[in-house]
Amino acid sequence: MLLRNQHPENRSIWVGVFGEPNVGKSSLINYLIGQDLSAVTPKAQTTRNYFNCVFTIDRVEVVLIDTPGLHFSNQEFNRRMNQQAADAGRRTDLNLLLLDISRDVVDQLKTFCKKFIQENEFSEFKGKPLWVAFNKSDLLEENGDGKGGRKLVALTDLLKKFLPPEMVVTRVFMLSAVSGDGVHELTAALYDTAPSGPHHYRDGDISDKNQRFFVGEYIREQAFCLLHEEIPYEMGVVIDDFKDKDKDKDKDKDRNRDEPVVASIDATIVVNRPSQRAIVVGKSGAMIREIGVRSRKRIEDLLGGKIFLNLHVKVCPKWFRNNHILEQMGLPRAQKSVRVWRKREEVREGGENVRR
Ligand SMILES: Nc1nc2c(ncn2[C@@H]2O[C@H](COP(=O)(O)OP(=O)(O)OP(=O)(O)O)[C@@H](O)[C@H]2O)c(=O)[nH]1
Ligand SMILES: [Mg+2]
Repeated sequence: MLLRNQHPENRSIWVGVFGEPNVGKSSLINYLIGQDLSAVTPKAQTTRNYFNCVFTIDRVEVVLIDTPGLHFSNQEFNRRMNQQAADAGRRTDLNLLLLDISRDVVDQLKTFCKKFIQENEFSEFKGKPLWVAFNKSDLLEENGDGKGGRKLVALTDLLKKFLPPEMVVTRVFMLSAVSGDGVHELTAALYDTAPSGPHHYRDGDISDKNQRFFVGEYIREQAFCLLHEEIPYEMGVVIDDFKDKDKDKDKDKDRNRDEPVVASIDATIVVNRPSQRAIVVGKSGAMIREIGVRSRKRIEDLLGGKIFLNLHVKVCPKWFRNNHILEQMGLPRAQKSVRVWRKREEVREGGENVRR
C-alpha cells in the first residue's frame, strides 16, 4: 500500500502570506486550517517568526507560511523580523499579499513596493504568481462603504496603478478572516492551483514548529492583550524549560489532580525597563497571575491536558539588540543587521513566580 504522502495523485502548494502588521494574516491562516494555532491580537507585530501551517483537502496539501508584518525600522529586532518575512518568500510557490480594507490600501501597497523595489527584500517574489486578498470585508459592509463586488473592481485598479510592472497579480479576493466570507473562494483557488508533488507533512501535522514555540507565542499573545502602550513591543518571551511529562508518567504524576499533567513549563517574560516589570507583575502579582491563567488555558487546549506553568519576569535592558536573546527567540541575524551585542547581558532577577 502506498503511503499517503507518496501517492502519485498527491499535490502540494506552499503559500507565503504577507502584509503589514495587523492586517489579519494569522487570523486568515487560523481560519483556513480550522484551528486557533497562530497567535492573534489587536496589537501590531504579534507574529515575530515565520512558520508553516498545514491543511489538506483530499489529496492536496496546502502549506501556509505565516510571516511577521512588513514594516520599517532601524532597530536590530525589527530588521530580524523583516528578514523572517523575506526568508519565507524563498520557499513559496505562490505569494498572497493581504491588505486591510479598513485602512488606507494605497499606503499598504506603497509599503510593499518600497520593500520590494527600494530595499530589494523580496526579489524572491519575481517570477512567482502573486495573489492579493482584501481582508476585513465585514468592516466594509458595516460602514456602508459599497458592497464587495463594486469595491473590488476599484481596489483592483489600485493594484495596477501602484504595484511594479513585474508584479502581476493573477487573482484577487475579497474576504473576511473573522466571518469567513469569501474565504472558500481562496480555498478553491488554492485547491485548483496546487501542482503535482509529494506531501511534505504527515497526516495530522499542522505546523513545522513544536509545542515549545507555540507556548511562547500564547504567553506573549495573552500578555499583548492585557498590556498596553509600549510594553507589548518591548517585551518578549523565552521558554527556559519544557518538560514533557508523558515521558515520565509514573514519576511525575500529580496525584492531587484528576487529569495527568502533560507538561511542566518555565518561561520568562523579558522587558526592557524596571518600570515595565512592575506593570507586568501588577499589584500584588495580579497581572502576571492573569497572564498565567489565560495563557495556561491556551496551552492546555494545545497540549490536550493539564500543565504546570511557572512564569518569571526579568528586566533585560535593550534586549531587542541582544544577539543571544534574539536568537533564543528564533530571530537569527538579518542581512541588514548592523549592530549586534555579542556580550550576554546581565539579567536583573527578582520576578514573582506564578505556579499553577
Ligand atoms: N473585523 C475583522 N477583524 C479582523 C479580520 N481579520 C483579522 N482581524 C483582526 O485584526 C487584528 C489583527 O489580526 P492578526 O491576525 O493578528 O493580524 P496579523 O496580520 O497576523 O498581524 P501581525 O502578526 O502583527 O503582523 C485582530 O484583532 C483580528 O481579530 C477580519 O476579517 N475582520
Ligand atoms: Mg500575525
